[in-house]
Amino acid sequence: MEQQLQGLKAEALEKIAAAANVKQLNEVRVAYLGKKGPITDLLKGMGKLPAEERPKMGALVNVVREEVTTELESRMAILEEQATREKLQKETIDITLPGRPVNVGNAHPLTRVVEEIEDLFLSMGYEIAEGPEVEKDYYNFEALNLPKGHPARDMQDSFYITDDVLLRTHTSPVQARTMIEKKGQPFKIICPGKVYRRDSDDATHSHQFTQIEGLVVGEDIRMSDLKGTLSLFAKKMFGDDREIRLRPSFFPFTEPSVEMDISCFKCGGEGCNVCKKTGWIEILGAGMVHPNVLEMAGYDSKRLTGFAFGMGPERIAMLKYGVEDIRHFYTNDTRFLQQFLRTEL
Ligand code: 2NM
Repeated sequence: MEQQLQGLKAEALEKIAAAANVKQLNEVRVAYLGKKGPITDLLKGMGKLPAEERPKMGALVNVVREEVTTELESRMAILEEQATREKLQKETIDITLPGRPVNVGNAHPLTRVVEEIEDLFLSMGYEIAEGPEVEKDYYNFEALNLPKGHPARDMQDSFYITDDVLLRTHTSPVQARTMIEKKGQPFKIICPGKVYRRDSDDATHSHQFTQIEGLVVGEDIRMSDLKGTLSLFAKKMFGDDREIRLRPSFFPFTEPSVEMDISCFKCGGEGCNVCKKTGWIEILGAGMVHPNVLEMAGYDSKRLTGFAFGMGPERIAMLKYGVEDIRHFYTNDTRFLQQFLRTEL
């Protein structure tokens, strides 16, 4: 039995030394030291030995078991350390690799134009006013001196939601609302926002587009204030040497009404393809606020007067950046949008 025990020991130590990894070593442990292993079997078989031999034999088995266990544990420590080292090696991150490029967006060209205009008017003490895009017929038409039956109110030209609710056709209802809010006090505002008209989309028309309108109401506000303000606007947006020209026009909400042209920023007035050989480019509409509009909003039109103007950021952007089709602003092709990287700000 003692010989058998020494044989087992030699065999176990050999397998422990040969185990290449933690898994293999665990198999060796189960095979030799487990409940069903040969060493346990030997201990169980002690009952068959003569009583006087049992203590010596028991002690011997225990010594062998201790030796095998010790050897196994030291081999296990080596294999575990080796496994950890291999794992660390495999998971090493190369911190010297350059980062992957990230796509960076930029402001939409219309946003850029609107923000430039906002900044200019904010610097002159204007407030920015906003209002609903789903608007009451009253604010969109009635309060702006467009009574029922006016041709601009044709159902065919607007998106109606009910008989008296529609998608606003201009940002002027924001100005009507602001006048009512200000309760007869003077103010200066600009109103940027989206507007809607029932048009067929083509290179120069869109059923949804943007507007910026301005409104100044106060004592002694005159046509010369309008001219000075819009002349400054023309120079800031299109260059210091721009001249402006006013032509008579008609809007229901202003009297008198004008269209404003700027001298061509490309040819300086000589005549070219941008100004269609006229030397002038139409930029916006404007006028002195109609007394009916002021009175309806609760202003005393004998004491306070005002000027107003309206323009389309799409048209401004198309002229400024040479965009030939309005639909480029809405189709979100990044090859178009990325051309408007803003370097200032
Ligand atoms: C334009 C042209 C002229 C305008 C007038 C008003 C208000 F509310 F004061 F009556 N808002 N906007 C106006 C005047 C708009 O756009 C071409």
